[in-house]
Amino acid sequence: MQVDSAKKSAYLITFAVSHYCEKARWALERLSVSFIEDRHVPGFHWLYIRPVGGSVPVLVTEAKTLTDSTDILHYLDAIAPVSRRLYPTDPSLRQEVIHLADLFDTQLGPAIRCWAYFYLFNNRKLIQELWCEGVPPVERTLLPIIFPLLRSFAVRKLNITAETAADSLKTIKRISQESNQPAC
Ligand SMILES: N[C@@H](CCC(=O)N[C@@H](CS)C(=O)NCC(=O)O)C(=O)O
Repeated sequence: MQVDSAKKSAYLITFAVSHYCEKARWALERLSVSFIEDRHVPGFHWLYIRPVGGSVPVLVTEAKTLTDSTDILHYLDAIAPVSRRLYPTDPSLRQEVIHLADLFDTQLGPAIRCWAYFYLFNNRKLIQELWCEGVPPVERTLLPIIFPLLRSFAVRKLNITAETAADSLKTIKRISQESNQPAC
């Protein structure tokens, strides 16, 4: 069974704080695939993933290397026993799950990230603690030195302003309300 090869050797490169990384972690844990997590402070991850891609999570197994969280879920789903699949087999339920996952990936997650970072970036001690959870000691030591640079890079890259944070909060509320509507 292919899932056994993933079990032997799965290696997940992540950030401590990331909805995409949490999604991959969740899938591996839900399927009881044992894996080694290699966490990095944002910025340092480039040293580890550069040969294969530009973002985390990256999952490396004996069979393949995957550089996108949705691809990771589909791969794990395909090798899981039918009784433990991540996605429903019923086509319309499956479509609904794929739609929700996409909505959360592309809208809800980025909105939460923008809104949370807008406030967290003012609390340097807290964000450094969050980013450092489980990372190599050298990155923990260097983060306070490079933090101002990383923060301004992230603010520009993710377009974090008071206005985008306020818009993000509206997106979070809208999606939460829509997702709570009963399906008809
Ligand atoms: N579509 C990708 C997006 C992953 C992504 O954007 N990851 C962020 C972390 S939340 C990242 O690696 N950002 C750093 C960078 O792009 O250099 C996925 O689902 O895996």
